[in-house]
This record gives sequence, structure tokens and C-alpha cells, in this order.
Amino acid sequence: MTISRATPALLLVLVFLGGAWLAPAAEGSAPHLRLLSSSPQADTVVGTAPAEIRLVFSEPPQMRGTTVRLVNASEELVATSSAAADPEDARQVFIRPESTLPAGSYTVMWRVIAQDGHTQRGDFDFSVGSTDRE
Ligand SMILES: [Cu+2]
Repeated sequence: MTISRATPALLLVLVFLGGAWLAPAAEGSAPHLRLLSSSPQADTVVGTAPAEIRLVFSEPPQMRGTTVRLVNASEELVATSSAAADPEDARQVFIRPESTLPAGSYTVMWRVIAQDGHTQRGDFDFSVGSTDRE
């Protein structure tokens, strides 16, 4: 009687402990590459058109396979330089628009391959404010 009652509970405990034990191993010792910050910052309005768009990752991505695209509010691709790593900090990747960005909202779409081979992607928006004063 006591054994039959204790067994399911014991199994549950073992399953729980097993899961807790396995979870950190599945994640690996280092977290996946992620975007820490950007310039312009996500969801901000900048007063002047940025000469470059810079993304700061948690670790240096593999530049082969890294793309950063800029799309305007009409979902048109904006001409920029291709993504390059900052020579002084390989975690920072930037693109430069080929011409001054007109006022409007933009989406930055990024895709990188981390050193561990995992592809990470994301996007964020920012806006260039009009020169009109409010
Ligand atoms: Cu990974």
C-alpha cells in the first residue's frame, strides 16, 4: 500500500530532477549569440539621418554569412554597404547607407551565423524624424 502510493510520487520527483539536470546541458555552456544593442536604438526616432547602422552582438559573428538589410516603410531595400565588422571590436557589425536616409521609418533585418554555427536572425525598427519642428 505504501509502496504503490510512493512509487508514482518518486517517479515524478525523478522526472523533475532529470529535467532540471538536463536543461543546462541542453543549453550549452555559452548562451546563443544575441543582439545586445544597436545604433540607432530599436524603436527610437533619430533627429538626423544616421551615417551608419551599428549592431552590437554578444559575441563576434562569423562575417561570412552575416547580412544586415535596411528596408524603408514601403518595404523597399535601401542601398547600403555590405555588413562589416568593426576592426576594433568584432562583436560590432555595421552598414552604411549609400545616400542620406530620408525622413521615415525603417526596418533593420539582420541574420548572422554564430561561432557555434547556429543562425540567429532578428529585426528592429527606427525612424528618422522629419526636419519639421513640432
Ligand atoms: Cu548557438
